[in-house]
Formats: sequence, C-alpha cells, structure tokens
Amino acid sequence: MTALRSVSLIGAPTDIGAGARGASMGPEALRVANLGATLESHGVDVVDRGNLSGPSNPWQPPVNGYRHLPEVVQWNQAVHDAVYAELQLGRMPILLGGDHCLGLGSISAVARHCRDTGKKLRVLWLDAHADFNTSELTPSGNIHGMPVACLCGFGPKELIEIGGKVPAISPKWVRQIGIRSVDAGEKRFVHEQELEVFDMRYIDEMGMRHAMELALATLDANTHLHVSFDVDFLDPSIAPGVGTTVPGGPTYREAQLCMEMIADTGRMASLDVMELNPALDEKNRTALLAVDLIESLFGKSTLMRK
Ligand code: HAR
Ligand code: MN
Ligand code: MN
Ligand code: MN
Repeated sequence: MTALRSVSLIGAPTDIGAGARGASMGPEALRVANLGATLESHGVDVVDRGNLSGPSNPWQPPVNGYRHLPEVVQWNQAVHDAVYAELQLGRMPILLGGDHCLGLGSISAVARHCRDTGKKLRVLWLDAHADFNTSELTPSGNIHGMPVACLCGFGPKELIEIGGKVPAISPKWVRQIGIRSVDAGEKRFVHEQELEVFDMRYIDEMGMRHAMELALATLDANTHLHVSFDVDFLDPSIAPGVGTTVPGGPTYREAQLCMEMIADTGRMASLDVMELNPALDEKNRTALLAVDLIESLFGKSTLMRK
C-alpha cells in the first residue's frame, strides 16, 4: 500500500479548552514516546515543525457559556494556519494536541484544502464524547466539548469562521466511533443533526469490524479522510493519561482493528492526536500506546499484508 508518506508533526501545547490542566504537555510526551523515529522506521518522511505558540491558560470560569473563548480562537487560528500550510505543501499534517477544541482549527483547514482541490471530505471522530455541545447545551463551558458543533456551524462567530466558510463541514461527512458519554441536551442535538454515531453499544453488539466497515463504506479515490483521534476513545484501563476518562471504551485489540481498517483504505490524509494528558499518565504508557496505534494507522500489521 502506498499512502501519503510525507508527514509534518505540529505541536499545539495547550489545555485552553479542557476542564483539567495538563494536555499542554501532550506534544512533548508523544515526542518522548518516539513518534517521529517510529514513523520513520516505517519509511515515512517525517518533519517535526516544533510547537505552535499561543496564550497561556488563564484558568477562568465560563463567560456566556464559553470558557477562555478569546484564547481558544487564537490557538485555533494558529492551528488552522499551520495545518493548511502543510496541506498546501502536499504533506500530511499530524496535529499533536493539546485538547480537542483544536480539532476545529485542524478540520476547518482540511475542509478548506478539500474545497481548493475538489476533494470529498470524511471525518472519523474517535472519541468517548460526541463533542457536539453549544453554549446553551454545555454543562461545563469547556470548548473541547464543542468542536464538532462548531465545525457544523453551531458556535460563536469568531470560532466558526476560522476556515473561511460557515459551516466548514456538513454533519453528513462525520462518522463518530466509540462514543459513550453524551450530555442530555447534546444527545438531542446529535439526533436532530443526524450525526452518524457508532457508539459503544453498537460496537458491543455488532463488533468493531462491522462499525468500521460502515463508517468507511462510502470512501472513494477522491476522498480525503481526516482522523481525529481523542485518546480518551480508548478504555481507561489501557489509556489512563487523559483528563476525562470514561469506562467501557475499546480494548487494545478493538482499537488496533479500528486503526488497521483505516490504514487499509489508504485514504487517511490528515490526523489529530488529542487530549493526551501526561500529568495524569503512568510512565508515559498512554503516549506509548498512542504511538503504537499510530503505527497501525500507517500500515503496520502483525504479518506482512499485500
Ligand atoms: N461533554 C462534556 C462537556 O461538554 C465533556 C466533554 C469532554 N470532552 C473531551 N473531549 N474530553 O472529547 O463538558
Ligand atoms: Mn492534498
Ligand atoms: Mn474529544
Ligand atoms: Mn473525549
């Protein structure tokens, strides 16, 4: 399989949208876990662009339903510009989060690139959470619970406009996998907007294989597949290093299968690795697991496959 083999790592060291401090150390933990060298060992050309910079975390309560909105806008603008620049160079951006509010900057840049190039966009959202809250629905004001809604045009003007077009994406382009924590109002909104969600109940009953077959069913040669990997997707017993653990997530084998099936499509063209929180981890094991799974996303499998 020949995938896009030039990768740029972009660190976004902030926890500006989260409810716990520490995801700001995620990029460095992934580097310490040898992400770059590991991808190189699979024949990937890797350039590490270093870290973006932005405002520090003022750790304030929400204002009008949003915590740290001006700072979230600044960080997302920086992420948007960096991701868009790599796509224009023909490289695959890997965003090293940072909390998941930055999925807005990343995916709005990807959507812009798809408009430029006439590609069809598919977003795979691997997460315990739907991240589909709005300022009216959110129980916390934490913007990492809102990026999917913002991408679909539901959010504050200065955030939803970052990619140049509102909405940046259609809910029809999104497939969510592994979901098991959705707030009451958020749940109604997910149904109203007809998001396609393969929640843990679905995975329990039908299996990861069937969920992924359906989630990947409509990809074609002209599809840009974006993978937004929130590390809290994984079961907390294997991935404790995140701010919002939710029991009952995919096992190690289920997660591997998910990543291997994405790799088999050959269509992944951008990736976010989000919410890793080294302050809550144990000897960097969650970062090491994330790197292991990213290897599978890049086509590592147990035996050689054609
Ligand atoms: N749904 C909750 C809220 O909006 C928790 C969101 C937590 N989100 C993440 N990213 N960790 O998925 O406050
Ligand atoms: Mn391209
Ligand atoms: Mn998330
Ligand atoms: Mn999550």
